[in-house]
Amino acid sequence: TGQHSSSTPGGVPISQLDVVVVGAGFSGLYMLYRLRELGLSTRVFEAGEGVGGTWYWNRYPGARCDSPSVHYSYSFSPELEQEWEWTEKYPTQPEILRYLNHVADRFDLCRNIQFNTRVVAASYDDVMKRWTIQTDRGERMSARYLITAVGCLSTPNAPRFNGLDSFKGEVYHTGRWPHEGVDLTGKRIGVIGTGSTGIQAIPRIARQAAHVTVFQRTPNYSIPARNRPLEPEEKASIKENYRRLRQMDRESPAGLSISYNPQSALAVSPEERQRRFEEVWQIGGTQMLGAFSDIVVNLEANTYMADFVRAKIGEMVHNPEVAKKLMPHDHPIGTKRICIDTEYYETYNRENVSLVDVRTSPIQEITPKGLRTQDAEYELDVIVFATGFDAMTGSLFNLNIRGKNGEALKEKWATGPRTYLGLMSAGFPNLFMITGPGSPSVLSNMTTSIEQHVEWITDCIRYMQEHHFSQLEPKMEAEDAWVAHVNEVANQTLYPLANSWYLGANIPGKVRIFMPYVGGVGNYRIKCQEIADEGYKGFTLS
Ligand code: N01
Repeated sequence: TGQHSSSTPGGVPISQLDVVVVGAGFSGLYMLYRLRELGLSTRVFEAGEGVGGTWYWNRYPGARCDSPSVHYSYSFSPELEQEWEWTEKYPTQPEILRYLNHVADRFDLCRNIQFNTRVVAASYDDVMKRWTIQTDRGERMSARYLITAVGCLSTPNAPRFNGLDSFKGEVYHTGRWPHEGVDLTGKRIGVIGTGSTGIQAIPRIARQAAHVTVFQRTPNYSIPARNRPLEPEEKASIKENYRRLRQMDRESPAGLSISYNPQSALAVSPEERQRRFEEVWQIGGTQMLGAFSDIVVNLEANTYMADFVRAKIGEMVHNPEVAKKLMPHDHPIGTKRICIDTEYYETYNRENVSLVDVRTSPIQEITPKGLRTQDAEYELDVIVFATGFDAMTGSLFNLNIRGKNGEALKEKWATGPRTYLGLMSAGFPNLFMITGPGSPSVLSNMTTSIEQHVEWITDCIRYMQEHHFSQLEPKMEAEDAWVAHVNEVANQTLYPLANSWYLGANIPGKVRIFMPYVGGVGNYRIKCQEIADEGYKGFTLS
């Protein structure tokens, strides 16, 4: 099927495509690769000037992935695996961006990507069974399928503090960091936010700045990354074992084949528990939560680990008052995304770093000279917003998607996202969402989950072509059952106890509902496959 143009009744030319994909990050690039294999005419729209998505935008100092490089990469091409050299255990943002550019070049992907273009609206025509997609350049496309590859954390959340516009210095959001970098040398920097981003950025900013004031509302648990260069023998062994490694990733609970201890933290002696915690602490990284089987499901087990980490914070931070402020106390460990750091807590031992608790003394306004809390004014040259994202639904809503009968996705999801398998939503035929809400996505190694979604969607479209179907839509009862299941498994864990972005709790006014699927990547993959094997059970094909 080729690409051609037709006209609307008003005479405006419309490009006719098989598929429109939104976003050219990890998901969009691989989706395009597979769609081209199917011989479908595809255009990818990307708001950035280049490929990379998350790794294109998040250029803040210290930006690095929390999943190991050899897992956080594509598995679909053994040649690509063999030729690419990862240099460190945890890859930096520049290294991942180089990798994605390499992938785009190697597979000649850019010829189907239109950069510097945002999709601003998409609506489904029930009669034609096609999507009409509009961009911010005034273009209109018609496509059989619309696939969102917009990521889960891509719409920045920047709180509108009073007086923000009056500030005479510079303001940056970490998720929109200038490409040319920012010279922080000798400046007084204020950082708002202590999530994964703030925790990565603060130690790096502190090394350059005259002074850093960290405005912390909620302390977070952070585990040392223990990043290091990959040794030549290690790289060789990984390259030899990639197939097995990837298979283990696919079958694992979190898309990452790390060791999980099947034992309960309550089944061992206090000494043994401590020994095990110490062991995983020394290994570092997200693996900490796999120390025992019940850390995120049993509050007692969880509290043992939380106490262990609080004690570590007490050891690392010299000033006991500062240490106490840094100790998380309002949520179980792991129920907000666990943070991974390099010298985060130690940074508070520096003379040029101070910590302000904006829970007890809230931010009142930004002033021309800096930031005023209830108790004091802080003079600043630069304010860094490390304040996160309107996660999971923000970027989807920004596309202004309207399905059958003009129903807006945003309205349909007013009480929380509703999907079948996190892939599709009733009333929105032929719309696929890669790592959509209701799929494991952010609770997993993203690349494992992305590949699984892309491959499922590819198989589904191939099936439709082979069987001459033009429309696919989930049945309402299948969607209801999936939404209930997503909630049910979340409620068996401690996750709902935290005010996390998983629940939308970071955005004032956003509905509180647990959005990702916590049932595990391996199990989820089997469910998706079974549904496909049963002729797309729960979907209506026509
Ligand atoms: O965002 P966050 P993030 N006043 O939402 C604070 C992924 N990621 O960009 O907790 C004052 O976690 C907010 O305070 P509180 C990863 O999945 C991955 O850090 O709401 N403070 C919090 O401290 C991660 O979870 C990697 O009380 C305000 C912070 O800002 C996700 O992205 C690296 C405020 C926001 O934390 C998001 O992480 C980085 C206000 N009005 C990110 N509003 C890697 O893999 C918000 N805050 C390495």
